[in-house]
Amino acid sequence: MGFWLGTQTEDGYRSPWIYRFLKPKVSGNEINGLGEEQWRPPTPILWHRLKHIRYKFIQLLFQSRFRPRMILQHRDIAAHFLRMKKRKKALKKRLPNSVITHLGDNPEAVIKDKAMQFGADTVGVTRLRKEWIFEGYEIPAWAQQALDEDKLTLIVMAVQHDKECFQASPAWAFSKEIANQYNQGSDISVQLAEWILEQGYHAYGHGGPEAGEFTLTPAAIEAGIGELGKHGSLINPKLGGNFRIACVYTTLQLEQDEAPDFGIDEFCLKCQICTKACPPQAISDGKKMVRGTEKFYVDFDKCMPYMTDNYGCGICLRVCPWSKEKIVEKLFRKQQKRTFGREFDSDIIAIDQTVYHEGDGGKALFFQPDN
Ligand code: B12
Ligand code: SF4
Ligand code: SF4
Repeated sequence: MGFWLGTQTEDGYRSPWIYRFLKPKVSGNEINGLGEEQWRPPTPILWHRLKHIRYKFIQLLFQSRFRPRMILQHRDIAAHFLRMKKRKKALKKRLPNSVITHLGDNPEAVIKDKAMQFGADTVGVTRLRKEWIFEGYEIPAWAQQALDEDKLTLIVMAVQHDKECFQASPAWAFSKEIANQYNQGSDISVQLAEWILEQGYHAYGHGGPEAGEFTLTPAAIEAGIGELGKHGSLINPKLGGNFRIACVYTTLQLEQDEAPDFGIDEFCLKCQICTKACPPQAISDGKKMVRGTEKFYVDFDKCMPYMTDNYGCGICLRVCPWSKEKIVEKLFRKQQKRTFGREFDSDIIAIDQTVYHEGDGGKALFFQPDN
């Protein structure tokens, strides 16, 4: 103990010697711009090609533990991952069909239905913004042109982890499920991009585990997928925090969704469940200034050693009340009462049936009680 694995202390988690030895001098929080008042683009920190990051030896340390176990115990997931890598590479080179198919009066609904058919659990639409792109990254020329004209549509999709595995975190069962859902997210995004290419529009699909060209969290917020919780991940009205994100960017023009507001900000400021449950005490209680934006922030230098020693982690997501199925509906009702002065029974039904399953163009009725 202490050399290869860290130790839990009263005031957090002491990283092991190997982590401290391999870590660069610069702190992860500094790379992320904690305390910086001025806006600047996000700097790649982890899950990128090694040439892009300073935490390369930490990434290698994590992978040197994770990958052999994955290959030995879950050959199918490892093989799926390699297949997805190949398909994403091929997708980057594909050109759209020369004949354009018009998708009718409500192309948003068509696309959302398609994404759900391919296996997404929820879908939203926004436009990709320059400020989300990681420093040093370039997107394909067709996408850059659309981005310059503010016409690069971004379809964001969420895929849920198996509930039992999710409840086991931090355990190998959940780590394995994360890899599984990264594969699912990639699969869905590649299928959707391929389908859009066949309709005559440029498209590219991305799912993890690689970070990709831009930070997904603000994009998913704008696409209406969820609100940022104090635990640094998104909370969705139906899935809580139990999901991963994948996306497709395309020249197909779609109406944008709106960033949701179901009171998470206010709720999190009063709740401390994840703050107290996080073993390395990485979740700060209030908001922090990060590259010119005040937001909930997770301390990279505390979270990462714990994650490395445990093949990943997700305690913060698991303990969050919004991730607990039985109480989530109650929480919504409470929030509705607080925000709108009354409850809306029909809107709860809308969450389950219309917004997420019937592909009505993604209008979140829950957030529009006057409809
Ligand atoms: C690198 C990375 C990590 C790193 C570093 C994160 C960090 N904050 O330093 C580590 C390994 C520590 C990590 C941990 C986790 N991660 Co992570 N991570 C990523 C990854 C690949 C890139 C994000 C990044 O570079 N962050 C570093 C910089 C940009 O951080 P930042 O400026 O503080 O911004 C963060 C947030 O504040 C927010 N954000 C950024 N800009 C803005 C702007 C506004 C206005 C707002 C409100 C928020 C916001 O997004 C960033 C998320 O890290 C993304 C996928 C992607 N492409 O985005 C997944 C991702 C964010 N991670 C995810 C998850 C689930 C986790 C974990 C729970 C582990 C797990 N079980 O999978 C923990 C939670 C701890 C945490 N939230 O940090 C999911 C979140 C899904 C969700 N429900 O929201 C993502 C989207 C992966 C995915 N494809 O699903 N992660
Ligand atoms: S993933 Fe684990 S270590 Fe990181 S913030 Fe969440 S609970 Fe803490
Ligand atoms: S556990 Fe509480 S504070 Fe943490 S994200 Fe969930 S609601 Fe917010």
